[in-house]
Amino acid sequence: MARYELVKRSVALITLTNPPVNALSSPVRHAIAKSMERALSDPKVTAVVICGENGRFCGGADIREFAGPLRGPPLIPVLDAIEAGRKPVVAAIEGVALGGGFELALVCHYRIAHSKARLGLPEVTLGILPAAGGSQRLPRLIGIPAALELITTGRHISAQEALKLGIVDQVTDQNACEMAVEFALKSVGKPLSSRRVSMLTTPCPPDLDALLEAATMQVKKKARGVMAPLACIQAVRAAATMPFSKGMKRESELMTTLFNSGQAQAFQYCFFAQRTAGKWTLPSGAQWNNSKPREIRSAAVIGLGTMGRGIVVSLARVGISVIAVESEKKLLENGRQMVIGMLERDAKRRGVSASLNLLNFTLSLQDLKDVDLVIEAVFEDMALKKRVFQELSKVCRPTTLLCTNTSGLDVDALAGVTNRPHLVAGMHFFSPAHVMKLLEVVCGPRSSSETIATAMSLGKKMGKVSVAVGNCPGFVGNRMLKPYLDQATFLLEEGATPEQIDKALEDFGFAMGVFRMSDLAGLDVGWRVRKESGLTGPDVDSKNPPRRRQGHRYCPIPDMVCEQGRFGQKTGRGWYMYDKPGDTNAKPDPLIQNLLETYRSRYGIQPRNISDQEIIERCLFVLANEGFRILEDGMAARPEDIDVIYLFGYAFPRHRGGPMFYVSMVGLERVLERLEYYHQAHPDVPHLEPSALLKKLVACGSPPVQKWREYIKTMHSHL
Ligand code: T1G
Ligand code: NAD
Repeated sequence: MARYELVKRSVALITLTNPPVNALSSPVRHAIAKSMERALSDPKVTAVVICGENGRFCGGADIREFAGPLRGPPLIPVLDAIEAGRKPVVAAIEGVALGGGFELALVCHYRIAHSKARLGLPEVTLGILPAAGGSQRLPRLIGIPAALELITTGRHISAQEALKLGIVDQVTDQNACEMAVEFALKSVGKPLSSRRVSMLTTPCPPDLDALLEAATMQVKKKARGVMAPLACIQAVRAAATMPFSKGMKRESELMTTLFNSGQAQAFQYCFFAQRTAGKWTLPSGAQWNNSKPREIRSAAVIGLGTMGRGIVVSLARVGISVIAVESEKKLLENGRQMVIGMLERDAKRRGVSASLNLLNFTLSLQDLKDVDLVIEAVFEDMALKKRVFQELSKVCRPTTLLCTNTSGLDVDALAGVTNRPHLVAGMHFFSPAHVMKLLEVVCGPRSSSETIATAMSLGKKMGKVSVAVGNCPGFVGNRMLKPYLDQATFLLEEGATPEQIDKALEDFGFAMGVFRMSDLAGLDVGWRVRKESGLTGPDVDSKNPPRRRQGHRYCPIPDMVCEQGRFGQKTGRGWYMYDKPGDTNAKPDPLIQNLLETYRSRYGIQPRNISDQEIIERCLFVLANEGFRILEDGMAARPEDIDVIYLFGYAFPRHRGGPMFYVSMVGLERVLERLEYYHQAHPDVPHLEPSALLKKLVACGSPPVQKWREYIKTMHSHL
């Protein structure tokens, strides 16, 4: 767990050996403590260097250990002994020094970093705070404002920034370990007291209260209801106002509160869920670790609308050459300007040069003969998409992968019109495609393992979180969204207002409630889909009983809003009103209030007071209920995949862990009981009927979410 060697006759080199990230597990802590004791007591040793194997210093505490009781030596005394020792200790930082790894570096007397190393205190992203002295030492080393920013955001910084901030003493392009040994030899005999960060006085700005107050406002605005950043601010305040030992006590109290809050569990679940999601399997037995992706050097994107542009940018910025195709000259020119602008802004932000030389624009599919992969992003129209796929089938070489960005159409039907159904898959990006991190990779029944491996790995290369899903209407994310949106509009019928529903969801943790979000996305998109699927329109409305479609309850209010030309922010009117089109400041609109009142009285609905609890239960339990059905149907492999889709594609609040984790925390028994209750009250809403899997899990004693897979395994998988 740590290798001990004597180098240059007098330097003890301690190498952490706990792959893949040298996390500070119990055996590693034990090994560090023992190695330090040996180094400090050996008279031959004049200095110590600590480094990590495989070019990675240390990724921090072992997060897997958080779930159980503490075993082995606690970290703080191990670190304190390093700092207090009478021999100089140098940290040789390569790869990463994160969390406890950074804290380990902070107790060393000197820090040498490789130029490619990244440092940070990401604990806040795990719902906790730097709890091995980081919240007390970093402000002492670099001052309150800089420490506050790093600790409350969890941002990773480069070695160069760390040097500028005074965190590291030297940055090198060479072997950091060898440099550290040389540095250690030179530091022998020099006084150490000024190098012990805990002994420094925190430079305290005169406007401390105002600074902390501003930081508090900022984090409250950014992450509603999240406790960790607020606790981080309190810990930094302690560093500014208390002696080190008292500050450490405060750090520990705050950590205990966070650890027991439930939020930390949710954040840590998200960390592992994200890493689990990449591990796909298909019914054939092919999976992430036995299927080889193809290398994609060139791609084509068809359609330069909202989605196509973002997809082109996502491909080009990771070095893939792209041919972009439009249907008309003017649209092509417009698309070209937009893509170039987006790519230039993106490059400027990242401080690199825009890869415009990788772009080509054309009106002809004939130019796609030699590309490795195509992503189709034309209108959501099956007949049009089929024509495009038939044409691609003729033009592209037989090995080219053909992917579609459809939001929910049958990927297999598209595969069926090609001469290579095994090379067809869905690559469902989210809007805006160059910003949103989620990619649903839709596995058709005929998609080959190589096709899925390639789409998944291409997504990763583009910086996306890729999740493999089955081929069903709406796939996973959009399929679950429908019953959730339905509940929100049913609640409007029954007496709620858009602002009330939004507020309940925002208090739950969403950055935007469902109506505010719909106004941002545009209401016309869903309206067009409803018209095309026969749910609304002049013919349909007259042939169906009011508020019923296909035998079920249907709320026509969203259609009525669209009929008035209210398409959301872009038209300055939607569920809310805005000062002008494009404005983002949503204000309650008396006209909507009027529309709701007239509607209710037309259908004899007596409005009732609806509690926030009912809003949350109806919207979110129904969302998870559809998630259970998706698991039953084998359209998602595990609950973690669904949660990752909601975290990265639909901004589900991270401190709630995702819809499936959230209901597991509420308690499956309670969720089942509430769904039964609501279904009884609304028997014409089938989505409220508890799913078979939910019932089965409750019958089996409500196992934790990580165990659900065992109960799903017996069911049919489409993945
Ligand atoms: N503990 C346990 N497992 C970890 C881990 C950790 N700290 N970091 C990574 N892993 C696993 C991960 O689950 C995956 O496992 C494998 O390593 C590779 O990770 C006392 C309380 C270091 C930047 O928050 O940010 O210190 O899937 O796929 O893309 O105050 O991992 O292979 O089974 O992400 O190269 C603070 C978390 C802890 C850092 C590498 N530390 N890690 O990224 O690989 S709290 C962190 C990362 C703490 C102190 C506190 C990244 C990475 P598997 P990966 P990567
Ligand atoms: P859009 O209307 O903004 O753009 C579609 C583009 O395709 C238009 O510019 C059109 O000129 C072009 N086009 C049409 N036929 C073409 C052809 N034969 N050859 C070349 N170009 C052609 O649509 P969008 O919002 O970008 O959606 C594209 C696809 O992505 C749809 O399948 C949609 O369901 C899906 N999608 C959309 C979103 C979203 O939020 N907008 C999210 C995920 C997926």
